[in-house]
Amino acid sequence: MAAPHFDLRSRFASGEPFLFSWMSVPSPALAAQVARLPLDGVCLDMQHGMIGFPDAVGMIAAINAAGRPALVRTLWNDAATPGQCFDAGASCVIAPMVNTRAQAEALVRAAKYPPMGSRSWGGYTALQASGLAPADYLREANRMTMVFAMIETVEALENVEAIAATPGLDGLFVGPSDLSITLSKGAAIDKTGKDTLSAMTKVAAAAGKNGLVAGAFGGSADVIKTYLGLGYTFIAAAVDVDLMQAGAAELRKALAT
Ligand code: 3PY
Ligand code: MG
Repeated sequence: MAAPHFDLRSRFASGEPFLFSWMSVPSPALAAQVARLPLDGVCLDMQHGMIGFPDAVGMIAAINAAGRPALVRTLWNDAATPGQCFDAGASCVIAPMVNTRAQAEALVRAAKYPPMGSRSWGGYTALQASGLAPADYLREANRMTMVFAMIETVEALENVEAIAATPGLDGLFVGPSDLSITLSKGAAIDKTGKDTLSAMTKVAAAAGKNGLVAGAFGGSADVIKTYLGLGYTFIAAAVDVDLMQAGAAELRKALAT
């Protein structure tokens, strides 16, 4: 039987929030456990986590085997990594620091097969997991894989309408820490500050106008609820190491009473 095919696009079309875990630790064994948490998917952080591509390969396989879609936040907006991650079985790629329309177009070129982009052929794992014949995979791949541009600087905010209108782009993903740092000229990280939320309202509107999914990094219940209230439906809910720390703190608290 073919491995599960994660139809994220239809899932997003339902409008139901998609809340996912975020991993920084390079471990397929841990990825298999995290994939079984009561969340909708697992994102591997290759930018600030300790996860390199050889680690990601085993982690993506473990996540998919556990019945969840694998997402990857890449190290940078480079031309090679999106295709490489999709070849390994990832369903979604999120590229950091996409600040201009030209950078968004480069991201789509890296992530999509022609005519939308120039992804190179060779999806060994993805092809086998899809259970499709090569010609069918080629036809379906641009629909089956999704690509998000991170909006996390003042420059990106100024260009957000043009970025959102990039043909082939599937979603915008706000990095609220970097966004608030650049909005405050380095003075603060404020994920729910007035300026951050007003910027995020503008990003959500640009996404909505162009039929894109609006996503953001949440990280805690209060932040997630705030972003849901702004219309965001694709939210990183919790980081692996934070979940462990919170579990231990909860245990300590329970033992103290
Ligand atoms: C940010 O908030 O800047 C992010 O990139 C989320 O990890
Ligand atoms: Mg960031």
